Amino acid sequence: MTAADPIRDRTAPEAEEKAPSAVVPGAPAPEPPSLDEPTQPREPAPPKADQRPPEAVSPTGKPTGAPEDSRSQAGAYLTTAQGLRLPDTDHSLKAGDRGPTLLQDHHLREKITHFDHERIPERVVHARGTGAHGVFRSYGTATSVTKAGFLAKDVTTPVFVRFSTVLGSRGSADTVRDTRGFATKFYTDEGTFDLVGNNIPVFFIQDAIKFPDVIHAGKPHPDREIPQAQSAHDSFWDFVSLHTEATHHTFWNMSDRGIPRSYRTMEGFGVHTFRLTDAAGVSSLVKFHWKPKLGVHSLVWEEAQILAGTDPDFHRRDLADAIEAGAFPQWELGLQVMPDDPEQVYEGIDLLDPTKIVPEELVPVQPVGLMTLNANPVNFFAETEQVAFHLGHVVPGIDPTNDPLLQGRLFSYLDTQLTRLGGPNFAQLPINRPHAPVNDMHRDGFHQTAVHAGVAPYRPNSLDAGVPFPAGPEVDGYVEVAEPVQGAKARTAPASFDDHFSQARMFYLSLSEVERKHLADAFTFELGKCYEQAIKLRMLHVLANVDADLTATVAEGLGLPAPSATLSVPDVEPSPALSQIGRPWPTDGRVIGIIADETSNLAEVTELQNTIVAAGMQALVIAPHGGTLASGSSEPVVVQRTLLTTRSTEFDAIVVAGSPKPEPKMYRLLEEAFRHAKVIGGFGGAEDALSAVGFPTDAPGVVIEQEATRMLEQVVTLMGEHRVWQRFPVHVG
Ligand code: HDE
Repeated sequence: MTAADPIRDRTAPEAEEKAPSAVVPGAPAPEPPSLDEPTQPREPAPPKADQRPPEAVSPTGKPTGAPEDSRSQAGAYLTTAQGLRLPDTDHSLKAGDRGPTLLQDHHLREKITHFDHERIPERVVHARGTGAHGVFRSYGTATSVTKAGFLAKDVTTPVFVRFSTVLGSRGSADTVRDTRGFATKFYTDEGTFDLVGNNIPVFFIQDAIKFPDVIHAGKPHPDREIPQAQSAHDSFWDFVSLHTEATHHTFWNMSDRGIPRSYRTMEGFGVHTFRLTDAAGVSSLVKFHWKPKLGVHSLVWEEAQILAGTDPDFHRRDLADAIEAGAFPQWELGLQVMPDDPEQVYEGIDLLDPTKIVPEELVPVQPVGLMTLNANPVNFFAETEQVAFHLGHVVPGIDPTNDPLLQGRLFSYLDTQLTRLGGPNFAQLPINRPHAPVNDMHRDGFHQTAVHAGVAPYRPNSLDAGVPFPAGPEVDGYVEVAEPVQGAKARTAPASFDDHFSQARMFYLSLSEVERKHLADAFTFELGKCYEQAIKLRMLHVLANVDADLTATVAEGLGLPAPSATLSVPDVEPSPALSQIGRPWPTDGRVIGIIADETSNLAEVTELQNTIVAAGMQALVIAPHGGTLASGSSEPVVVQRTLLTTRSTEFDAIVVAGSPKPEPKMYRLLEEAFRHAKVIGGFGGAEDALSAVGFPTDAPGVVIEQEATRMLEQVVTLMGEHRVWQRFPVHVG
């Protein structure tokens, strides 16, 4: 690793800058394979340029100075796990050609045994996910509220982030309607800090003891084990309609937030209120926010459904491709800071209730640092699957609060890793190793990879010269905030936790018209998938306590009567910050498809592709066949997608180069993109191809120019709005 190499050195300041764009990300091998099977022995190839393994620190947190690839396989020759070279791995050891296999075949037994044990239990929730390495650089603006070292000015900290869905199994589709996990591991000098959040700022339940209930209700039905990775079924709606504290979260899930366009375009939230303490010991209550530089964008429901079939790995691929192409995704970490008073209620909002937000209009989000994801993992299992987050991974200056949901999580995350990662030493897995020295007196256990010296893993001792010594605050020891605690033991909740509808209404009223329509459609779809009329009706009663118009729309779609509210519908102010629509955003990493064939002006296609890539986006040429397009004296154009291998859902905009020969699949591509309110462009006589599809070429967001550059300028401006919102039947503005 050299400091001059920003991709290799994840913590170098330059690593935040963009790497040169590759035109087509996603090639699986670091070197192009030869046509014939290679026969010349050689060392394994290095990882791809966009990939980095975890930092080379020892199991107990010391920098080792070992090369970063020291944990991957080495040597040119096939060996056993013990390093014995092997001449053959295709035939088991048999008594003669046709004889039975011999028990003495140690290679067969080792190979098959290891294979038999390759799987570990998937996460009980958030099983489906993907990860990336990056760096967090602090602005220093948080030092007024916390002494956390990684939030001091200009400190850079390596991070690993894992994004996930909640309900689906490990192999489920990425684009299902669900909450998304957004978990960040900061490898700080003071120990590891994990911020284990979601893309939705509130949760279904107010108390951790109900977590098994909500998850059992959301997971597939236990009898037939369907449906996979979705909430559109009876048991989910049975639970949330009886358990109305879920209403606010359900509204977020049914909104466009439940189907993000990309992990790169999601906000992240710590959900709970945390307590920060400054160097003088003054504490504040805070909410953590991640704000994506690319803005918050979502899919439309039909796109999400198509993608679940055509590209179940859509979000995983999108993140890896963007990083590989050098369009490094970035988020600003922000804080909402509230006073730490004994009530822990701010402007009537109970800060210990995780079903409530504090509107940004009331308490603005103050940016405190920037996170850049700049490297893909080298090995999914070793890194993304084995990473272990835990809310108890805190650093001095950050404390939990008494939010009863947070309190239970403090127990659950350590507990779950014991089964999932096979014992108590999971902190020694390379991805989980702290970057701070570890002297914890823990010993032995399954998979112990540290070699502990000394004879006295206890305190006090004299045999190991008293080591390790307690660390007071003067040497950055973690001292809990001395919050007074009192009260009679009881299984109860404060009365303020009884308000289940006011913020659901605030969220609904804050959405634009088109977003409300999407939300109503989502409720109608999900409840329409339930079999039990009673559950649909019961849920309509819940909606009636939030908004009468919404209830009427959903009831009509279900063919049921719309009930009236049973409570007085709360009078609330909208929070405009909750709407995703109405602002332009950068287009970095967005994907433009260029439809071309041999009749297109290929020199212009190449120039357009280069201009798009130079502007930080991806440009993929779509043609009727694979290989290259060639005509006349122009350089051949490499085809990245054929009309058969792609679908409109891969692209944020589609442009047509000239007038390619009409084909049904080309129509489908354009018609679908148009229906999903994507920008459509055409140049060099594209109007014929476009009008043949059946939509008006003067429709909003359809840009036709003779000249490609003029067209591209307008296409990119429109893409900044994410979609051509006017094309939806109900639209803003
Ligand atoms: Fe989790 N959650 N959770 N959760 N959670 C897990 O930990 C749990 C909750 C979140 O990418 C598990 O390692 C309880 C809220 C994320 O590896 C488990 C409760 C929020 C991830 C667990 C909650 C989250 C998890 C499963 C109720 C948002 C994925 C595997 C009190 C603030 C982390 C694992 C990753 C994972 C328990 C509620 C976020 C079982 C008991 C609220 C992002 O420990």
